[in-house]
Amino acid sequence: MRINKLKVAAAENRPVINGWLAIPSSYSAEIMGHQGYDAVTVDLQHGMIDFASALAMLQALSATPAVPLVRVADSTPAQIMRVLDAGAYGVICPMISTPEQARHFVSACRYPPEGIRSFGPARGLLYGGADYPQHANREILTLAMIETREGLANIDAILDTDGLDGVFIGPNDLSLTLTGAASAESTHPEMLGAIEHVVSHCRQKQKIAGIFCTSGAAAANRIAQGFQFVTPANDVMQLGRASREAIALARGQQIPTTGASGY
Ligand code: 3PY
Ligand code: MG
Repeated sequence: MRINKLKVAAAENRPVINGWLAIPSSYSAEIMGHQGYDAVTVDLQHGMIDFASALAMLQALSATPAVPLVRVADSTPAQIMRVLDAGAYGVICPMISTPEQARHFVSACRYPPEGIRSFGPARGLLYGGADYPQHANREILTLAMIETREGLANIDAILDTDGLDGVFIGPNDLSLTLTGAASAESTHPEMLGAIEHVVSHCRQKQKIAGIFCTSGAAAANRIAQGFQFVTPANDVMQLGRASREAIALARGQQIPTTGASGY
């Protein structure tokens, strides 16, 4: 089976730079996959992407060096199994707040006897290779999103979940619940403490610490802080920003920091 380069990077303590797709387009996916990201995630939670688009996007990513990942909308096993059958080499699951939820999530990603994944590997075989069924449990990456107060409180027990590779902080949701305002780069003391708490527990337990960021510079700061898996903004943010910059430069104006997309 094709090895999962993200697991190798994690074992060697090399940071993973992960692109993020919210626009339903196989062409966008193909472009992003060729830009040098280690991984690219197709977002089925907040992106505008349905399963048919996700399938085409995973096919497009397969032709690039980036490892194809999916953020599912929730931990429904049928949905998790379907994106794995569609060729996702890892799943990011939102709103994991308890160790039971983490176990339920990981179990949906693993064939028996380790889990409850139903057999029908489909594109897993095409992307991963003929021996995918024998090795998928080892190669498929699982990241649980920490983005609730309860998830934060249960971080130790969540990280102890067998087969869970690590966690991925959703800073918008986490800051919304902790401070009352959604902000991916919040400097509220409670958020700073929460993020440090997650990173230090991941370090102790040798699990991947991941986080969504709003820019490359913010992602570099997170890597310096100890994160190994960073997303330097999504396609919508990058498209909006690049457009504003080009327009402002053409007009000889100052580049605005936010625009119509809210980013
Ligand atoms: C969050 O910041 O809450 C996220 O889910 C990032 O995608
Ligand atoms: Mg979130």
